[in-house]
Amino acid sequence: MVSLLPRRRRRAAPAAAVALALLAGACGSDGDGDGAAATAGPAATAGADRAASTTGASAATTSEPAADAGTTPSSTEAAPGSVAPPPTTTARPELGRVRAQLQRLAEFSDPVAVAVRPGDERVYVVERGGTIKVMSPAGEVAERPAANLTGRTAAGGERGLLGLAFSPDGTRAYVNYTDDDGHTNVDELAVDAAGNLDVATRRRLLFIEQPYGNHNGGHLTFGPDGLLYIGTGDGGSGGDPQGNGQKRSTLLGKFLRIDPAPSADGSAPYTIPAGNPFVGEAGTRPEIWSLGLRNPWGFAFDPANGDLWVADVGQDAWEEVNVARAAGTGGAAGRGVNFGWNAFEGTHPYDESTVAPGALMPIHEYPHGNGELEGCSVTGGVVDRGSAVAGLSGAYLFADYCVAGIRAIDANATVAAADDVRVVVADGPAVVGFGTDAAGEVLVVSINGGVYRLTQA
Ligand SMILES: [Ca+2]
Ligand SMILES: [Ca+2]
Repeated sequence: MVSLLPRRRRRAAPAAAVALALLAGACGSDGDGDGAAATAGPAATAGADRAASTTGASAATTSEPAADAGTTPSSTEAAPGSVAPPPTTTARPELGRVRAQLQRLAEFSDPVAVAVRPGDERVYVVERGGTIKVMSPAGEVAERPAANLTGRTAAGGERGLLGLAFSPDGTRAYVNYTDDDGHTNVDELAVDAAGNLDVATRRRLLFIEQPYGNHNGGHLTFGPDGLLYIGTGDGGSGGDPQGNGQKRSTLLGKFLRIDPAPSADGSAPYTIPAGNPFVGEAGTRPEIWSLGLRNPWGFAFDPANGDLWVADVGQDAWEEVNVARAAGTGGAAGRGVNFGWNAFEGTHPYDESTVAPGALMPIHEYPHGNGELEGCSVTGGVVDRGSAVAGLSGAYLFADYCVAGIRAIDANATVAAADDVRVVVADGPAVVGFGTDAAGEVLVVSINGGVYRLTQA
């Protein structure tokens, strides 16, 4: 009979200590984060656009068709000498036979993300405080950080060094962090032959003024088209009071797509790809790739087919996982897609004064609560295309910050209801990030300090 009892409710340990540390504002209880957050002042909306436009908008008139490989998703391959890419099978997972566990590789200080550099077998670990450390596949951490940006960020809660991505040739790194004033910066750093990031070469690409302390997004990645995708939150507070998610004149609440190369006429630090969906539209930022996001926390392209997966943290009731399919888009997954916020929270109407025409509904949503399929703040993951765990290849993995465990759904599903979710690791630490190593196997990051590999149990 025991097996028929409801499964024990598990909370990520030690949730009490950390639950408010990182995602206080990302969780539904936005009031928590907003008090402190409001120091930046809500009056910065217009300023955000102006400030950003000083670095980017002038690029609107430039284009570089050659760089816009949106219709040729496989055009950018890793640099010569790089490790082999993950196998591109699209086989369906067999979630019923998955037996997985988290293998701890090493400990860090407030790690929030991991990245790999093409041609390098090591894993780069982002510490929120501003350091980037390098770990061997076996979990040995180099004593010397690959970069130290602690002087550029005042970290805490949803602020700090939040994201790292490497150019497809491995020679440049892109970091996303909030500065001492809480504003978002995306900078480029050169990478030397030893794989260290040269802070002296720092070049600012984007500056986005943040009206509130929370919902800073912070992740970024190169897509299969070789272009840089940046996730931004709606700016913060709760409920998107500025309507940024649906507002096309702001970079907040969006996916952005840029070519980090300076614009052809030298007037802007990056280039607007010609294939961006809103290029040339009045009142619309040309950097926008997708809109309607609240706080995208973890997004990834499926290496097998280019699908864009994104978890968007909910407000008070629903957490959501979305997938923008590449099929039928010429490889341009997410192009012009409206993810719905703040007209919708999950599939549920939220602000009925707002419309989000044609909004893409999540493939999966779950309610706030303490059950094993509930939570408070979704952490987006990756589609497993590795081979470390039998039956798992072809599954999308995700987690929730407040409820322990790693969850999986079939990446081929059209809609995933609660019955379609398999908890593949039932206990563990508070998960804030996922990634894949150079061999394509899944990594898991806990704000508690651990970076783990998902392995066969
Ligand atoms: Ca913010
Ligand atoms: Ca949504």
